[in-house]
Amino acid sequence: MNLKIKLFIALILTIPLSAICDDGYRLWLKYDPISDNLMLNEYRKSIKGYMVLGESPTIDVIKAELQNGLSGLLDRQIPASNTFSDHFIIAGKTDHDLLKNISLSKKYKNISSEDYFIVTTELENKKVTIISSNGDIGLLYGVFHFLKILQTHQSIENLDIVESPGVKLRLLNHWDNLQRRAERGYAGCSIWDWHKLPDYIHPYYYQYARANASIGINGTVLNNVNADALILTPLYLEKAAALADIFRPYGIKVYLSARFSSPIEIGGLKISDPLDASVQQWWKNKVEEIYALIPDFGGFVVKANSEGQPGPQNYGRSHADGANMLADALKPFGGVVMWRAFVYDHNIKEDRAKQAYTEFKPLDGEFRENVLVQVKNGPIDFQPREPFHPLFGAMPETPLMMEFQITQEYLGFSTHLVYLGTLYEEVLDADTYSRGKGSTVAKIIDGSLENKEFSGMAGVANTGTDRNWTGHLFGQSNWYAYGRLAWNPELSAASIADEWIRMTISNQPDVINPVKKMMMQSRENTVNYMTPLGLHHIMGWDHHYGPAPWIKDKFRDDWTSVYYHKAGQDGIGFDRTKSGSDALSQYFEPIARKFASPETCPEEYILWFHHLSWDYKMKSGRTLWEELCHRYYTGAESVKDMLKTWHELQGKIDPEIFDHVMQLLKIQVKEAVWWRNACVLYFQTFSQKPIPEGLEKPDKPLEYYMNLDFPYAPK
Ligand code: BDP
Repeated sequence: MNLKIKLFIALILTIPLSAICDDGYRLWLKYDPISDNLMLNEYRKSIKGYMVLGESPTIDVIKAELQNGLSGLLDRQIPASNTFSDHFIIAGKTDHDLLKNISLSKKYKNISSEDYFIVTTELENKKVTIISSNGDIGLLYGVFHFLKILQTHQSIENLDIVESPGVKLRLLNHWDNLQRRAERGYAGCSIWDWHKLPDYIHPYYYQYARANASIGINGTVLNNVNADALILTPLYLEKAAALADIFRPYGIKVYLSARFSSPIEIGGLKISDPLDASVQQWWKNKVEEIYALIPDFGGFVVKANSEGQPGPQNYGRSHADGANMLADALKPFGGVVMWRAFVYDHNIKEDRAKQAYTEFKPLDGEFRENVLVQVKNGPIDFQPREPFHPLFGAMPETPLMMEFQITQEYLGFSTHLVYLGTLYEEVLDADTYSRGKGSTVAKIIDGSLENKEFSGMAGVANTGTDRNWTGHLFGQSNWYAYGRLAWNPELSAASIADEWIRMTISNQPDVINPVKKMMMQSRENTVNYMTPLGLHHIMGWDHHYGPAPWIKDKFRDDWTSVYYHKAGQDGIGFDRTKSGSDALSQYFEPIARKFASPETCPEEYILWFHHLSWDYKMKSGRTLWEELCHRYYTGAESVKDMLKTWHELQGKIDPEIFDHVMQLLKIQVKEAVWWRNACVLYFQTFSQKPIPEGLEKPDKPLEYYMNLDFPYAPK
């Protein structure tokens, strides 16, 4: 019987109601009854009731969360109470009368309003669990943490947890346009229903806020970095204010992308020169207007003089001039400017990988205190693998923010299962050596290396109106992992995957282990079938769907594929050593030296930094050509393994989740083979060598792949 029919019958006949129809809407906050009876009994013994102290909109959220969470997980009503007895959960701020005299809260009294602690202790001779913080939002975070402990089946016997965020600004960046198209979004439309706002408040705005608060995200940039000036008109500001009102109790501030030429487009000015007094005044007035509507407005993100966006350079001014003008307008209200360093220009004949550093490094020290420079993780553009951006460590006077992409623009959209926790971890753990060994990207981002007041991380969101928010269920894990790493950049990708699987799919070891293994391997698989050995930017033109290493002769060289792989009869790869573009000189020693020689350069970056002959001997003993084929084939095979692993989960997990992921994995298998065949056949036209013995030959000629056309691929 066909799987779908079987599923349908299972759904209507055999499976208990609680187990059906997991469409993913509830994300990792399901609060279904604890499946493990031992744990369930332990929790039922230890949680007899709960008490929430204080009053505020956030306290209301906390009450609802505890009510739903405890009753759902323990599968019985857990009473809320104004008094407490043995085995109670008490959530309240440290300055509450009940808590302020206990020695424990004294121990933690210096914690900030987002920090929290959870302890098992005695209060008035009763055994209780106290969740506490100096602030409402920290308390909310603590409550989510406590519920996570139950969701992941950990003991609550002796809790002694103190948490504080590693990074101050933990933001999502929505590349969402006002007509509701999400640029590089693959999960339906933008979740912001701009047309119906501010009057119609969709329930999923609350779910969005809850989900973000549960992982510590404290800001959201509502609109695309390719900004429409209209967002700053009263019509749209009122809509943004309505969202800010919803998000406030969850500790989430609203930020906006500002188009640099707004004074012209919506202000009636002739110029947007940052040194012009009328332009400066226009921004001051605009900022005042925004704060009148959104008193806790976070600030602006700006993409300027990048990919055709207007900016200060249109007037011969620097990025610092532009950022500082906005920073001055925001300063009296406590707002910040996040100025993006994603700049490159095809009219400049310098390796694109070098351009951001060349432009920004000299500006170090010239930015106002409330400016952060937002840097993508790598020097090109969110490729499946890039070395870390050389700006990290190179601007000690400036707080540098990390920009990660959660949406999978270059990693198979929302069709491919690619867990990005390992990508984020790889970048954060990278050692820049800017202040000697141990100067990791994580320490630069969290401000600890240079002692910065501001620190930040931005993740380009993968959310949309799809019922499960992210298109692919596993896209949720990337949203989750991003938030967890923004909270604590030192966390391991594996431990985050573990938490997410337990809360989203199952707490059973025979599910957790294979799924975790699959997730941890998934990004490397994708690198192998798309861009192994440091290859990059060889995807489809414009929409970026599928392989297209043959892209050339376009109006911009730096948007073609041949610009990056430089394949010829003599070999393949971009020489970024001294004999080539010398991009390596932008890195600190000993990285620069290590990467400068193909012998010591890690093979995962070898073609990023070196142009090597097809016969170059790799560590495996294979020639470069053989190794390239080997990687492409291993990558495609590994997706078949994922499919097998998933298949074995049938019956152990929710049938709807099973079917959803199964279907997508089948597409991923097809597309991985497509990438493999197209790339190997194309590069073979230069290497002129056979595909190594034992590897199946592509069943179609190169022309077939080159002629594929996808006019309506999402982009
Ligand atoms: C590229 C995207 C483009 C974005 C740009 C950016 O293709 O849609 O506008 O980055 O980050 O990855 O500004």
